[in-house]
Amino acid sequence: MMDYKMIPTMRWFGPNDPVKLSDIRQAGCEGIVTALHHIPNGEVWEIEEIQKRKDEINAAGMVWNVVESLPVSEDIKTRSGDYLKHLENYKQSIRNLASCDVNIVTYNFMPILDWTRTNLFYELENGAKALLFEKLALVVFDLFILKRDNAELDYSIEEVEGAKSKFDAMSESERATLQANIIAGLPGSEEGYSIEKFRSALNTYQGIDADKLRNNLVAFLKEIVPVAEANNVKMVVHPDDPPYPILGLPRVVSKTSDYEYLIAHVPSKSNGICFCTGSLGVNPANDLPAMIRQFGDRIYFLHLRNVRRNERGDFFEDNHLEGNTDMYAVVKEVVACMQKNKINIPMRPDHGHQMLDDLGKVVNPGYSGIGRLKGLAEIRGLEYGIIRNLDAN
Ligand code: DNO
Repeated sequence: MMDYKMIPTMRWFGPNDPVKLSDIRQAGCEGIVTALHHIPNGEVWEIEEIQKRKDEINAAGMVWNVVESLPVSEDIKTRSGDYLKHLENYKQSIRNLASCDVNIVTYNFMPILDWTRTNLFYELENGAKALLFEKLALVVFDLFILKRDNAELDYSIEEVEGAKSKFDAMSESERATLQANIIAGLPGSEEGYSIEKFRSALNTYQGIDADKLRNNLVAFLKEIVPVAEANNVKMVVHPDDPPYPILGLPRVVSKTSDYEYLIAHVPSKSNGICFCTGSLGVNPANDLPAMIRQFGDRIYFLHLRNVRRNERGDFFEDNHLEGNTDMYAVVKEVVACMQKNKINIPMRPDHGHQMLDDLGKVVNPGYSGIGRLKGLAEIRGLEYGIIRNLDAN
């Protein structure tokens, strides 16, 4: 008997989200993934604020399963400025969340930027809109808008020339949109930047290479994880999206060896993983089912999503069951992992296409209601079929 299954959840950005809690409930969710987005990075999440948000969710017939994200401040990532105070505040927020029974806490350790896309309204052949990362557009931004020192060393001659022609052909407003997509902050990113602010943020990473950043992440975990463990909280790190360095910034949560390193240095089971198939799936070398097998005993949260890549390094977010990731193989492995570890893992359909009535609405790109409902329904159907089949045999 397959006793354990994924807990259907969706991300909700709080009272200002155009998608309502009742919409999420009707989509079939039992749980909510959210954050106190109004509290600035580095400050404490007080119990009253947590409880208030929790009550709203309960009143809608669901529970607050997962925090996404309790943001790690730039000071903590760079171990400078107010990082000691921010660390203490982070620990207090964990204790406060635990006292309200919110026990899974997502964070990321990507320098400055959270997830990155270049086009938020990429039109598919059926008229729906998807999120796209176009490598050449990133090169355009880096070389001709940001004008980062020595950036051209990171790209091939073809890319530099291609980017020049693309930049020349773009209108001012297209350039402004590209810049906003990359640095103004996508949904859920807690910080947004103007070009000047972004340049000075880049300067704070001078001298911070991958090794240094990795050390800073381990130092963060060594401080935080004991508090999480004592309070029965699981910290789950979200992988880098995309899973490689961009704009000269190091990224250290992108592949199997990165996870091995983190686990070796901080073995506590409270040092967990938010397994995001969309982020990790951008790198064809990441064997997702094998990673679930290897790290399954510390995967406490799932983001299921599919990307389609090409040889130039572009990718767009495909239907949840299509794209380059074998979602059947992933869910089958997740089902096995849950039975083995005897847990139900909260899962959210990560992103969705803007489609049907949502095309006429103002939406958080990637987080419109109907596209995510479609992804959730497909993934739940897939899981249902896998479980019924295993139970029958
Ligand atoms: C994008 C999200 C990320 C994620 C953070 C976690 O859609 O998956 O913004 O929430 O990286 O800290």
